[in-house]
Amino acid sequence: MLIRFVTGNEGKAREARSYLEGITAVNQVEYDYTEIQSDSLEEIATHGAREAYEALGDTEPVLVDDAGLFVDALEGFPGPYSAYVEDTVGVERLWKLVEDEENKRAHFRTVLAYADAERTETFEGAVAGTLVAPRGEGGFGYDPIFEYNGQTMAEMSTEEKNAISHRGRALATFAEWYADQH
Ligand code: ITT
Ligand code: NA
Repeated sequence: MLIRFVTGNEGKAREARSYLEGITAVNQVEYDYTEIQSDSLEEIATHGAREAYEALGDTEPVLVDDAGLFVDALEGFPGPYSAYVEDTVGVERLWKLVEDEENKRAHFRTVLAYADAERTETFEGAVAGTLVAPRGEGGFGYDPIFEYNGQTMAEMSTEEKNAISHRGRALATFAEWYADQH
């Protein structure tokens, strides 16, 4: 089995490859699908997966992952704008926005959208944690400021992160569904 994971983010592909080892091979494919303007990760991912599947040729199925960090004290910001905010404001300055807030809770959410010739299916995962000053060298994106159970996600190995993360949870639901189809 082979799945094309459509992303420009090597960290996402690494986590999917690690989680799905023994179930399916995962090839990272870069294709700039349209990220529609929407507050719904599900809509963005579904639209992207369908478009990528049609554009890349109807061979192996594709997966698209749309994720976001939702900060309680900022009313869910940056949410669907997380990639833009990482590139502009940056992770350190996002932490600065939250540093003096009493409530430092946040959650990650991701929606994985799968598309093949017959169907588009979505799988969701979320994890709640606490924002902290940056620590750790692993992971990617907002991982250094997201603490779960005393460790930031950047202090975890890929396997440790997958065991508790939003993406790991979405991949678990996907893997169960995928195994049923084969
Ligand atoms: P693709 O769209 O090409 O897949 P992207 O990095 O732009 O890659 P998103 O549009 O889903 O991904 O943006 C999500 C943002 O949240 C982006 O800044 C990521 O770095 C960050 N992010 C996503 N998953 C994360 C994770 O597991 N840990 C830390 N940050 C994460
Ligand atoms: Na993106």
